[in-house]
Amino acid sequence: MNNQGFFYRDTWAEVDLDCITENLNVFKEHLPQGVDIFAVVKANAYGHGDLHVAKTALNAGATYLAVAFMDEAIALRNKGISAPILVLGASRPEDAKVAVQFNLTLTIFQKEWLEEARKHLSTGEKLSLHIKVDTGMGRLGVRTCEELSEVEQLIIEDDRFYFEGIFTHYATADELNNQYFKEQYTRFEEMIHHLKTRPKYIHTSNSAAAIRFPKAYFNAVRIGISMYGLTPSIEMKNEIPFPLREAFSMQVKLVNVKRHKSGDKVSYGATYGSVEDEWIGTLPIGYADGWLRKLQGQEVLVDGQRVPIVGRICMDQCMIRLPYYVPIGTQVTLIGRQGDEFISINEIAAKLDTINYEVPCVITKRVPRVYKQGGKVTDIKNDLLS
Ligand code: PMH
Repeated sequence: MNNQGFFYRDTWAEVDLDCITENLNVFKEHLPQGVDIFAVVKANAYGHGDLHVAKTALNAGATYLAVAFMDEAIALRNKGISAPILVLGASRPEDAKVAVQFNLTLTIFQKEWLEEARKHLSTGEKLSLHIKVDTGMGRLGVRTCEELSEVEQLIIEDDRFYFEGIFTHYATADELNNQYFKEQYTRFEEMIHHLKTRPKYIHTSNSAAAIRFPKAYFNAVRIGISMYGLTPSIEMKNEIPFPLREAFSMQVKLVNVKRHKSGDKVSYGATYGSVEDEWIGTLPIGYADGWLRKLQGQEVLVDGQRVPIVGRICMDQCMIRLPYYVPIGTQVTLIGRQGDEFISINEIAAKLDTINYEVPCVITKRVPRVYKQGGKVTDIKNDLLS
């Protein structure tokens, strides 16, 4: 399969689905039997592509998918995914019926929500629910045992609700200091102790907790960032007991190469001037693709060598300084490997003063995703043309 006909600008993100499979396989070996994996595929699978990642994760043994809101879950259903999907964020009670129609599991944490949702459900319909407990993240969740009991009671007394799960989310599982994690874990244990019934799923761990804290497994873990081959935090870099492989890389091809004379300027603001005669290449990617202006000065790979982005990054293009003449059409790697050189998502995140999660998430829909399996391109998704 080649790119022709799928996109008309040589800028693409490559997603190696074998990495997703391998990352989940090493995770499965790390987890004891009986602990289910919920694959977190919200935000278009952290920018990697929800459908392809969902299918790959399910094939690799994940039993549940998790997204942030109903639209993301419905999008997966519309693309043919029938596996269970948990909506982690808040949904409207008025949409309870739609959730049933699409067989979605919703997160709830307010008794008023249940009272309202009841009005929108008919007899015979069954809405699967997970209760969210706020043990210290301060985002969503019941905060007291009384609230939890009220919510549980409303669920179990109504046939239209199915109490399938309960969960919480840790704020600091990726930090080496475990104090706050321990407080949240203890609070969760206390809270679930008050339940009248035991739901099928009890889950608290994101990637960081699932790597570091076996006692927090309960019977399912929610794996996001590490499935994509990224470390949950820089602090945790040396704490990961198995190899992870980055699935996401970014590629472009040179669209222009020209000789600049000493003093010739590059890009808006004319902030870069050649100090000697040099070769300048133009790349067809810019901040509207998520290749943000702050990446000025970042290195990219050409011919297996690191070369810098010079001048300001424009909306659709940016320029690099080449070590010698390189022909138009040469592939340039912005994230990923060329020979012995590797530009990691962590390197880009450091340049952007942010976390690795954000990097693939902000690569916009203008950038087609090219999927690889077994070293071959198996599918190409260009949202602009589909
Ligand atoms: N569970 C919940 C409720 C989440 O919000 C997330 C990630 C995960 C699991 C997966 O975490 P992991 O990717 O660290 O494995 N949520 C977010 C977030 O809201 N901002 O950054 C990551």
